[in-house]
Amino acid sequence: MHKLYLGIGGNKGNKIENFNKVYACLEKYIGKIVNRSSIYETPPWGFYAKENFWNQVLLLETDLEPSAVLAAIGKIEKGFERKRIPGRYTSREMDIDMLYFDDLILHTETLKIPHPLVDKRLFVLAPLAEMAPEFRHPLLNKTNRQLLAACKDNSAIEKVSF
Ligand code: PH2
Ligand code: MG
Ligand code: MG
Repeated sequence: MHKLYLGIGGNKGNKIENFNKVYACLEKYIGKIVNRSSIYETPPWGFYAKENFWNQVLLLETDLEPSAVLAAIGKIEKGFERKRIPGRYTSREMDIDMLYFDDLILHTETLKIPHPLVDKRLFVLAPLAEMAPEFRHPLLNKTNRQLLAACKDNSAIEKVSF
């Protein structure tokens, strides 16, 4: 059984519905969600958009290998009418990114684990450090707590309260 950390986020459509839908899809196609961070409202990082994102980190247990997880993620994202424009960030209903997969380090054309921007983005690090402060980034050899303390992203993010 592998431990898989996913970052999920979206800034279009009905966010509550989209988040509930993605939980169900992830459990159907990838594995059991065993932990989830708070949901954070976050300004668009790296591009301009009117609508803020919701972002969250999930921990799943899965029997799938990384390439199969990637294929499942592609299938799930397609179910959200997501339109990709190559080479730049755009608003989207749902994006699912693999952050960590056990202690694996993988660098292929199509898949990089850990996610290459884990330590750069507050919308990932804040929920990650909330959920797994002592988990160690296998390449940078720093815990999520240490990465958060050193992160230079000063975006104004806020926990969503229901
Ligand atoms: N995802 C991006 C680019 N920018 N900004 C926020 N706040 N949240 C995201 O999930 C996000 C982003 C590319 O995947
Ligand atoms: Mg992303
Ligand atoms: Mg993505």
